[in-house]
Amino acid sequence: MNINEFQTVKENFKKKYNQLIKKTNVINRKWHNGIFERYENPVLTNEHIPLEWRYDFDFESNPYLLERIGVNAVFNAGAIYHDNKYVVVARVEGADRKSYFAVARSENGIDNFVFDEYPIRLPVYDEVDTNVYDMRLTKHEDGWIYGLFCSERKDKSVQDTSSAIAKCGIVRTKDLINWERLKDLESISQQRNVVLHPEFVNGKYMLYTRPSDGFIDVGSGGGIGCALIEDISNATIDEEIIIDKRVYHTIKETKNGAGATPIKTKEGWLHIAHGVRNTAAGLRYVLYCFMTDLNNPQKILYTPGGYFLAPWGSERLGDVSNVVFTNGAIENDGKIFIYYASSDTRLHVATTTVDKMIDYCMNTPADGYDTHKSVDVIIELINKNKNANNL
Ligand code: M1P
Repeated sequence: MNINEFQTVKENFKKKYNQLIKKTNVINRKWHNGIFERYENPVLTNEHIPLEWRYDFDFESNPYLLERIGVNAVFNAGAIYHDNKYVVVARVEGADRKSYFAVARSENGIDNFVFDEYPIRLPVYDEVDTNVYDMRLTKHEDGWIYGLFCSERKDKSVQDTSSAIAKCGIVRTKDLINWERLKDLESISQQRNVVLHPEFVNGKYMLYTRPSDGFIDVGSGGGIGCALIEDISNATIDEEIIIDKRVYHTIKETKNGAGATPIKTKEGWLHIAHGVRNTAAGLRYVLYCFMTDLNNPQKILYTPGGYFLAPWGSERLGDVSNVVFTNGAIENDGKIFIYYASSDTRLHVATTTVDKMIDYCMNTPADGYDTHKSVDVIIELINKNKNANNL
């Protein structure tokens, strides 16, 4: 390639990139259930990562214009409305399998997400993280924005190359640019999917936890827990109670985990979590909802049965197929933007409203835990429809 060809290829790369990040996203009309809308395009993929993070654009040092630093996937993102923008902190996974965090901002929450100039340079506290992922952002009433994430390190007590230990790392910021790292959460179990509740509860910080015996297998870990923390700078779980249990033959039989930071509504705290079951084809991850009491967030009020959002169409395929996962949602002016990733590969948005989600949570029949009860609620609905005036 001569310098002129180099210039032309570079310009073409930039043109294509700009077309991609400026593409308008529209509701996907092939999907309809009245509860939420899906969109035609993912909001972020590995191709949305700025070219300057991947290519060396110096003709002298990269005469073939090769991609120097590959990006494998952009997925599981924390989300927050900040300075009049919809902001996500995405999990970016490099070709080297290391994940890191990067901030992307959009005016409308559904398209035109633009990454900040640099990915987040995460401070280290005591021990270097081998990998980090799935940051949950919480604007806490103490005035800080917290980011809780999974920090993964090798389990040195085991003689193999894949045993790991998952801990909850904690950072905080005021501007989403400068991040202060706090001490990792102290817990007797491994912890992933830890979320900070936005308000103090009995004068303490409250965490949603997911205790696990192992890195993949939760073992005796019973489900989504709650723990009160005295000092967030030295966060230690003394007591953990399970508020949302795993249950046999449900969408959360194998494991579950808190997802987006709960959204406050007039009827309770809205939770969008993930549930996992095992199949002959591997684990299947879906999203489900529940609502907790405004004054006692450890008390579950409504549990709509089954899944809320499951992998659909091309979402089913990816690096870890048959997975949807959320760790971020934004409520703004009655509208809700749920950022969910499909198959550990790309990030999507689903939109709905607070009113619809309240209706969904309060009026969707709860799981009756056996096939007879599932049929009973269908028959009840058919009979109700028979007598409805509008049929
Ligand atoms: O691969 C699916 C998901 O697996 C993990 O979730 P959990 O801790 O519930 O098993 C996480 O690693 C998550 O990032 C990933 O999307």
